[in-house]
Amino acid sequence: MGVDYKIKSGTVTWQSPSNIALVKYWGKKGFQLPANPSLSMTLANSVTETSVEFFQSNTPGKISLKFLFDGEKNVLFEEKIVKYFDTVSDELTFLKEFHFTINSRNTFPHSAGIASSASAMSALALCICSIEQQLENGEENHNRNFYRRASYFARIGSGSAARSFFGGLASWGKSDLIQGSSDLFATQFGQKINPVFEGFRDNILIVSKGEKEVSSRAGHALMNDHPYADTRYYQASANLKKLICAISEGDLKTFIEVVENEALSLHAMMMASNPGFILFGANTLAIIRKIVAFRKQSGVNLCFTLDAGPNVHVLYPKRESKIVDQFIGERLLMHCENDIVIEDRMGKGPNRI
Ligand code: 2P0
Repeated sequence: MGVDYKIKSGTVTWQSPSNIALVKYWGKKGFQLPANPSLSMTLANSVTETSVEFFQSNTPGKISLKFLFDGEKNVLFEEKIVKYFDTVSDELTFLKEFHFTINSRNTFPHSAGIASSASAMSALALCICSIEQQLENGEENHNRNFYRRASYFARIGSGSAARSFFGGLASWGKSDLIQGSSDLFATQFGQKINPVFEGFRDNILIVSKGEKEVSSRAGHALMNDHPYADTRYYQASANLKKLICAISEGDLKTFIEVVENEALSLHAMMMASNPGFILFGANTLAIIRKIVAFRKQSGVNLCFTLDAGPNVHVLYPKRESKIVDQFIGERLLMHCENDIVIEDRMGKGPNRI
């Protein structure tokens, strides 16, 4: 006999942002659990909007869904989502009893070529958790447990996505330094944030829109049997400690030191993997060198960080945005593909539409 759901059909829509890791998650253990705790800044403008239309299926027992990106059917993503739904359907049994039509789009320029798994997976997980609540209770309640549950399911799809649910800063991964922290889901960073970090800027310089040479999943796997793995995990925890202190005290010098060290260490891990990967290019290096030289010469508090690719995130306090924006326009833009810069900043988290 089928489950008696409160409703039989409906549509939910969420907008959810990407995030940029300040302390990087690189390496996994167990089932999609992080080898070290990470800390990220939630973004405001790099957002995925996902709508999920659902109705009770006449042929329950299997995943049935259609996926459209920018209004067009996308078979590759569809297959990934079918697999993902299948993985989580033991805990979310309704996924095999309804048909779903998923419409997704990114608000950041499509031409930038950065497909953000963090914004995409967090938006999808929020939709699933909203539907779960509607089916069970006939209404939604976006309390703390709701976001934790969404973070838990997003994590299973993509680790970095677990951190996209909370305004300001979020951490993921068990750490003695962070009360209530867990490997299973992320939580909002609850410790003191100095006002200098309010509205903190992240201008993303698109150096290359091309496909990444190695998927994140394969990249993480390279940390298994990596000769420097244990040292790296120790370093990440030590950096987390320094960063928490710097964020509370408004110590930008230490903040810059830690954030750049994390970015370079992430890429150093990839270079020292077997096989090794160099995921940045000449333009990435040129931008980094110019940022460091400009900081030394001007005393302006800007720094860089990187994801597992060539694009450069330039981070700086809101109060210094005029001079940094000018510097980016005059000295860094020339290294970007098609002059693409995504202007972003610390954001407030997801929105139910
Ligand atoms: C991070 N990155 O902390 C690190 C730093 C990129 C560099 O997590 O396999 O897409 O889906 O869990 O989250 C990118 O990897 O990997 C990532 P999966 P994910 O943001």
